Amino acid sequence: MIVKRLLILIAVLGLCFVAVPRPAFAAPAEDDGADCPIGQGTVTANSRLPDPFTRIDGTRVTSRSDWRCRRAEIKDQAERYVYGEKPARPTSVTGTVSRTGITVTVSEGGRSASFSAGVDLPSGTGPFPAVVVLGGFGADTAAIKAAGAAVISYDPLAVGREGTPRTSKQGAFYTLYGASSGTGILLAWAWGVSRIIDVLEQSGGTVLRADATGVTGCSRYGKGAFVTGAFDQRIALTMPVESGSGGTPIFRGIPGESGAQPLSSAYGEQPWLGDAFGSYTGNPAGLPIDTHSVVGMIAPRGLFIMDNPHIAWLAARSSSVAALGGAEVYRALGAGDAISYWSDVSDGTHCANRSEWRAPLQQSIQRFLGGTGSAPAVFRISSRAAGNLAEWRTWQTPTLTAGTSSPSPSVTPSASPSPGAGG
Ligand code: MCU
Repeated sequence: MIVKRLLILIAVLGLCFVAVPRPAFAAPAEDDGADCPIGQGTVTANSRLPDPFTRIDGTRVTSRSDWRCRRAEIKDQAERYVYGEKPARPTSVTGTVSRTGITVTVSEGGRSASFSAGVDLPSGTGPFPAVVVLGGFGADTAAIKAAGAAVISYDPLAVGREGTPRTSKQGAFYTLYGASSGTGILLAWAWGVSRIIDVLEQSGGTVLRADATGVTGCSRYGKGAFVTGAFDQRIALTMPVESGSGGTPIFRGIPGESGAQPLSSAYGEQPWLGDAFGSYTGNPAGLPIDTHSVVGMIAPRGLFIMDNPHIAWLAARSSSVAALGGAEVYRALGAGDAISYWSDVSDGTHCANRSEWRAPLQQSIQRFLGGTGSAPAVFRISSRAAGNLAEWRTWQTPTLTAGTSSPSPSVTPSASPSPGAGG
């Protein structure tokens, strides 16, 4: 009798696990590799894409579990050379979550700032997964809601303004970290989304789940969505749309892609990228990383990159190379199906609402935020803007062992190398 009851209990518990699927693609921490040592080395100019699998000290990763700390090195270099520093969660983050909106108040070192976001729930009973939409355009919010996720409407400009000189940046981020912070506004926007997720976590998840967050945005907000997903491992699904120069396209490809927004323009038009990137607008070969490695920072979490090949300015060809290169990281981690790419679209309008993307977008939401169905796992690269990864790499993708880490690299812990160092 007791055995029978026990069996029933086990069966019921088992069913619970089946019935309430958890997204397997998000980490519980914003920066899962915060404890990782960062290697020492010098940067050698490289006109091709640096090998994402080679550590700064020159050793190569051999197991999937090695990726965690290799990713931390890439993150460190991405901050130092490209985007600027993303500070850890400030001392105090408080706020509220309701069925219509989210408020966030952040304070650190005696400074404090607030911002808010709108919430639009789908039909049904919650708690719901949510997609943070950066900016007010270019995201198919009806499709997001129909796939069962809430839309969080986030105005990035409240956290990092546009139209300011680099020496007097404005918005909630800079209120806390100073108007002359070298961090570009893309990473300030990303920091704001991370603080929204902090508030979701504190809310107890009654309206919105904190462990099922996606992010999207188009154009400059596609740049922001890409960076946001790369720098917060709690984000289960990243969906940048037509992000252009400063977003997904490989920096090294842009000078040779006819009509693409030059790096100097992406650096100068707005303080999107970090101040340090100013030294590389004419010399992307000097960067120790490129955006294929930033794609790798998102792996193995869900990623769906959408591009428009009809407008040369948007550098879709270089973006396809980033996707193909980053997909090698996904493949090595055994998560090849978690990345999708689609630039084969008919309407040339920038940030148009496109029927082609509806199904893969919804599938991505259902898989990575809802835990049901399967990922679109599609690469539909338009022949108008098809990059060739083979032209951009000399390295091959390792077969990583599934288990334990290889001997840890010889490293000098933290404090990290001075600018100019790196692998
Ligand atoms: C693709 O994103 C930008 C682009 O980098 C800018 O040069 C252009 O002015 O605006 C695009 C955008 O955000 O359009 C809405």
